[in-house]
Amino acid sequence: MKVRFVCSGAASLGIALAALIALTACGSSDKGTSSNTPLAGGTASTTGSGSSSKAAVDINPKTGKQIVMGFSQVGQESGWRAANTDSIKSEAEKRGIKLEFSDAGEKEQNQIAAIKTFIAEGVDIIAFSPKETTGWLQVLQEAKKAGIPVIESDRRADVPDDLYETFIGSDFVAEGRRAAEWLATKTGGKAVIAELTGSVGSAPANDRANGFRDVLQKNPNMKIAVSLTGDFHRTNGKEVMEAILKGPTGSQITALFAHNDDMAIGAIQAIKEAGKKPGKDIIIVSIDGIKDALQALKDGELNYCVECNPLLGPRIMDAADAVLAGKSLPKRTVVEDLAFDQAGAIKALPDRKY
Ligand code: GZL
Repeated sequence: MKVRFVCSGAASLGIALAALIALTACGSSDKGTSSNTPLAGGTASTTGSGSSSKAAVDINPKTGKQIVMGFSQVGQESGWRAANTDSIKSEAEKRGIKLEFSDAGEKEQNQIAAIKTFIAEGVDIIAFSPKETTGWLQVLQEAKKAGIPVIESDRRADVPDDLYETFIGSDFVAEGRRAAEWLATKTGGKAVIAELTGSVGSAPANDRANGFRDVLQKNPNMKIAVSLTGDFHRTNGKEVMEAILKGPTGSQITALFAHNDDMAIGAIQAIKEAGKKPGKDIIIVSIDGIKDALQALKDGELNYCVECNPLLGPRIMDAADAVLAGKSLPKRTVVEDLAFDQAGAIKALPDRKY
């Protein structure tokens, strides 16, 4: 069964709750805040500008000049995103690639505007993390017409293969399957599940849900009682879980599947405030692997976490060098993801960088 999330509020939880969830869960807070110069509603910054302090300068062999990359980032919605942004910026700086970085404040139209700006500026290469899978055809056709290669990072865009060089990121369907397989083992294949889904229309939300449901099809006693979006935000995760616990299925919930750690951590707070024990009364599995989640695992408030590796900077810059050197790349490079239980989290925490 394939799903695509259309933000429907929470009809099943009644009008009052639907209004609450519709307000909190479907809106996306505009996080276009940054000290950088605004760029078409988002924010922009330049790093790796080849300043004298940098020995390395990465040269485009076609022009003999420093490589200029335009990068459009989704926003600042989660701990995962912060680690992803840091990896991209620090790797560009290290390589001596001039990075025109745009933070879209979680608005796809800001990403499209930023890519148009990159095209007008004549950057050497464009990379981006598409907030949603659709809406990219026209702007990527413009990039192709301008002869500017494009790299898809983290999330995929549903466009023809000739409009991008390569996709670099995780296999979200596998992540969803892994979460469900662990939950099936942990619960003996019997659970009443609440699902906090990621941003509506995004590849991770769609694919994680599909992977999770693939496994549930083989476990008839594992039922999703309620599925609502928390838009990958911690605050939404708390508010939506509060509404779920107060709703008609709240007292039956024995497990929570959160599409990212930030929503899981918000939900843990809501579960505690409802007088229940997260990790015991409600078994919780989430995805990302940020430090706060490993801490929750150590504290016994989260039970399992499937990692989604955010450290894509080196691979993106390798791909940029290869593309500009005229090398062909595989259409899809899937990065390896780990997974953590409590023992694994205790071991990993001291050295966890993000
Ligand atoms: C996954 C990434 C998702 C993370 C969230 O690659 O796109 O977006 O799981 C983030 O934490 O907001």
